[in-house]
Amino acid sequence: MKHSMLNYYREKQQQAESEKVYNTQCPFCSMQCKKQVIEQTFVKRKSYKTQGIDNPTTQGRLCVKGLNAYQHAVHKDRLMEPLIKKNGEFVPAGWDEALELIREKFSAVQKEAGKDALSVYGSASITNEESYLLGKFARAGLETKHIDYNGRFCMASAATAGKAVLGMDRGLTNSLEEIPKTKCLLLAGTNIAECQPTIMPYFEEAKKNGAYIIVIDPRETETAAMADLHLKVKPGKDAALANALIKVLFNENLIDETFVKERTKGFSEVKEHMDNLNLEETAASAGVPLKDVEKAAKTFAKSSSGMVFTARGIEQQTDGHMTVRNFLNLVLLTGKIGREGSGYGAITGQGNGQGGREHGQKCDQLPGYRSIEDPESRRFIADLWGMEEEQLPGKGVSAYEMMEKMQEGEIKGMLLVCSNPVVSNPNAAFVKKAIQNLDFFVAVDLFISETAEMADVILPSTSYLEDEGTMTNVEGRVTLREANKKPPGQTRHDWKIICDIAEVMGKGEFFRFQSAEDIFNELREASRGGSADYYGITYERIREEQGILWPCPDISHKGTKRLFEHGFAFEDKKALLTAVTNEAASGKEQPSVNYPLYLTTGRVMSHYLTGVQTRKSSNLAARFFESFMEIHPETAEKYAIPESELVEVHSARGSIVVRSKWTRKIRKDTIFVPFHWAEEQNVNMLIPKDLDPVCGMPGYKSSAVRVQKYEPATRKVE
Ligand SMILES: Nc1nc2c(c(=O)[nH]1)N[C@H]1C(S)=C(S)[C@@H](COP(=O)(O)OP(=O)(O)OC[C@H]3O[C@@H](n4cnc5c(=O)[nH]c(N)nc54)[C@H](O)[C@@H]3O)O[C@H]1N2
Ligand SMILES: Nc1nc2c(c(=O)[nH]1)N[C@H]1C(S)=C(S)[C@@H](COP(=O)(O)OP(=O)(O)OC[C@H]3O[C@@H](n4cnc5c(=O)[nH]c(N)nc54)[C@H](O)[C@@H]3O)O[C@H]1N2
Ligand code: SF4
Ligand SMILES: [Mo]
Repeated sequence: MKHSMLNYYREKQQQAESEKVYNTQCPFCSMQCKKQVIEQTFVKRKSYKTQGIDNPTTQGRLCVKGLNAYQHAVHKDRLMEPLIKKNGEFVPAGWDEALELIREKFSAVQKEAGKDALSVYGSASITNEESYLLGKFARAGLETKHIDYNGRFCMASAATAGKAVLGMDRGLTNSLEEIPKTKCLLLAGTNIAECQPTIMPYFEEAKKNGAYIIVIDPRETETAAMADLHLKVKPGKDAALANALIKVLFNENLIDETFVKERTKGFSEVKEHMDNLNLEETAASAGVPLKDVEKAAKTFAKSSSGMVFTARGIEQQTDGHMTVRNFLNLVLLTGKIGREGSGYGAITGQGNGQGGREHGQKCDQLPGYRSIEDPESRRFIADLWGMEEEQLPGKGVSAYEMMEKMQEGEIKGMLLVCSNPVVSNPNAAFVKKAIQNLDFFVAVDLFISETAEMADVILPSTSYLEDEGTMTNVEGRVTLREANKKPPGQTRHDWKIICDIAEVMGKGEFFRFQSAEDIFNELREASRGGSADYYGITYERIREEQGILWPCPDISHKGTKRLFEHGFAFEDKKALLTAVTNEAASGKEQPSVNYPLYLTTGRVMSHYLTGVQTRKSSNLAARFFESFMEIHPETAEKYAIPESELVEVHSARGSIVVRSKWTRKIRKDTIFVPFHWAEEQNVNMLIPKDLDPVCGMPGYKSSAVRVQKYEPATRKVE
């Protein structure tokens, strides 16, 4: 550095009036990288820098999003006070006025249409304490059965499959430190290189140690770039692909018979199904060359250890539940689970993707992963909350089905916390109308998102720099996000807002909490004895031990790094094998004359979900400032799609306008559009409403579309 520059920086440093250090965790993905944001003030101007903090999961690494996440948190558009819509305009209001209006309107809705006319929509980006409290608020505060959350669109198929096959659902059955020790890694529909970038060194280390890596994805992603073998599957055909892999195991005598006999049930059903399965046809229907299928199956089965990882590519399908089960069949039939270097992982997505699905935000669930339909669980929770079991509402419906009930007028009010459903739900145009149909809608957010824009009241929440609480990361490790920045303006923590609404609704007695830790201590009790048992975890222990992997049933318990070493979470300790048909994919929308291409959707490294936060970060937005469509050059030529121009993508639901991006890395029958943009670029305008019958997951990853040049003059907006 030149001398004059050095002097300049030294002078600047001396001018620093103050420096504040905020310890926290990145607000974005499930890695929950620990970091420090350092705020320096020079003559009234603040500047920020970010650095990683060492921890067992990410060792101090950060990706580009984590490095820039302070930008949205200190953005000028952050909401600083409650807003009430008056004559179509948002007007600042005090908390008392906003809360009083909520009391009046929520009470009126319930008086007129019954308790279940109010709904709560939560998120897996909030802390465990807040997820727990939101579930309690719906059941004990509003006494409504209608609560669900954005994780429905994220983890629901892996969660229900894990529960059905293994008896419990913790994303990873082994801790990350085992990955470098495994000999074969099969990654199905996961793009870790862009979506959990700081996990990559575990996989790179495995590769260095000689592991063989197989990636299943219709695109050659950055993740596929590290693979030894890439199976470029047809969108939505993963159940068939898994069948083809399993058929090879049978043909080649590669079934681990001892494991199957001792540790599983249901084998004869799978065997019979395989006897009747045609390998060539099945591989062809999945769009993968037979020799690659054989190579993958043989290598995985013959390796002394192996792990299968799945993510949204195979899970966000209307047969996602059965598809995940078929990949679990593969794990079980080869005996690759419950020992060092062998196991399964559904890579969680949001910061609290794991914890957010355990403590009662789901329509059918009570804390500790208890079922709301199980009489004993109901009694346990009702006792703890100090209410009668009969007062506890029953099971509600999944997130998108709540939207349908809003459209039908059965649900008339909603409290939305930390989600942007008009951009993230399928069939987005319908969802917008459904929300417009509400009598009264309250959104809690950091910003006026596309959904909050439609609210009657917006309550300003604190961000990850200000709000302390626990987050359960990708490993199932319960971490403590410290947060010591003073809440700006009139913002309040999500948990405090929930307590405040409960208070005005006359239910304050259930919600007398002074801190996040207070809530956590009740959550510990509520999860005690449940499948996701947090009882032995305390703030003090998390601080000392740098996080604890659940289940942790008592204070002297170390936590559980590896699951299922001796048995699965059923009474008979046996995992469940099930026959999955290739047509698990039937009923799914397929390309047709009018809509000849598959559409699949997903993410880019520098943006996060609906983009409300990352689009506000100049450093991140600059990397991708608009949406795009990946298309193979040969397909582009066939449909007269020029490179890097605006194009229309049409489905039976509607159309969007995005920029074309030619790439040979995608299948010729498929286009890819990310979902980080709204309005004209909201790809969810194209996605059908069909849901997986078991778990309520939409088919974000395969639908049918047509593409054409953008013709502003003639474009018809459906
Ligand atoms: N940068 C970034 N990181 C994120 C997020 C983000 O928005 N941005 N979101 C977080 C969240 S909430 C989640 S859930 C995770 C998601 O993490 P991932 O599931 O890894 O992300 P996606 O990009 O949605 O999908 C993964 C891959 O599936 C592939 N795919 C599409 N269709 C199919 C198919 O039919 N079969 C197969 N086998 N593969 C298919 C896509 O091409 C894509 O490469 O990421 C988390 N991390
Ligand atoms: N086409 C397509 N659609 C998808 C997917 C896909 O792969 N393809 N993926 C799905 C998946 S996996 C997911 S997880 C969903 C996610 O979809 P959404 O739930 O809509 O996710 P976000 O964009 O994160 O919305 C979060 C909102 O909460 C606000 N917020 C951030 N932090 C806080 C906080 O601490 N408190 C409060 N109160 N608000 C906060 C943000 O400003 C933002 O407005 O999208 C799903 N939709
Ligand atoms: S986005 Fe994920 S990987 Fe990147 S810094 Fe944040 S938590 Fe870590
Ligand atoms: Mo997600």
